[in-house]
Amino acid sequence: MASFVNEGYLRFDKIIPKKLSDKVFKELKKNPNHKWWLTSGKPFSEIWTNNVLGDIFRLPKVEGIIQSLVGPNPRYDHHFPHRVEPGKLEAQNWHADSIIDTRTKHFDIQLFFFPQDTPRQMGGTLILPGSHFRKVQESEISRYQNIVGQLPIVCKAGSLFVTHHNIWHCAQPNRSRKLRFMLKLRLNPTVRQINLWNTDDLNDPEIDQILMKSQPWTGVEGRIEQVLRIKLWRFLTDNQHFDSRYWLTRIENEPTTFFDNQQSGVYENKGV
Ligand SMILES: O=C(O)CCC(=O)C(=O)O
Ligand SMILES: [Fe+2]
Repeated sequence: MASFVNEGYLRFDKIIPKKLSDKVFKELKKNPNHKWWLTSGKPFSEIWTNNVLGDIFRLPKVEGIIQSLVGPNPRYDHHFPHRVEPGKLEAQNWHADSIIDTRTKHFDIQLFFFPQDTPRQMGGTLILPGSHFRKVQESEISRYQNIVGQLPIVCKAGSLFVTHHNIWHCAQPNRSRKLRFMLKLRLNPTVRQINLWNTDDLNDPEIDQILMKSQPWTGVEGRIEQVLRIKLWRFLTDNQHFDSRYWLTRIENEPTTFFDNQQSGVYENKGV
């Protein structure tokens, strides 16, 4: 979870069995029209009850991932089978999905499922780890080209990437001769996202290292990310005292009264 807070994504290679992935690929090819907006907002448990697409997200391992991030009974937001035709040499612009979003704590997840082997030649999706705290409204980042630290998703069939809804991403060109699919599903939480995962190791000192690891694209301004990660960690663990390297405690020291100042010794009363 600390890694998700820092990087904005988790990677699960080959988590879906090959047979099921093949079925999904066929289903996506057969039914290209997905009218997702007809069911937006419904409980996810009511979606794809009799469809192979539902089978992948109801595998116990995948349900566990979903529950750890957005809790039980998430709401279905939307999904889309993203296809890139063979020989499509144009990349998609950098963007974040469906973001007119002023939330600061709760987040949705997006599951990027790759039903077939996706080598670099076929594009994959390009993501920017750690970008989720830089909220962008849809495509205002579209003029960027390559960003230090960007990660092209190259994976085997059956792999799943689960991201924070605001991760920056874009489809890559498909230089292969094969049609390429990526199925994306977005889910909204219906509970407060607090301690939803296995928290047995919450006091492990490694958590601090994971949270504070810097991303190569930020420069010194990455301190903004460090502060925002601490804030998100406080929220997720319901611990308002968590801090790392004094970042938040420093700015929380706001004595408000004369008495407080005297007590803390910060200010001496000279009788003025
Ligand atoms: O096809 C992809 O890899 C990404 C597509 C996408 O993110 C979108 O169209 O919103
Ligand atoms: Fe997108």
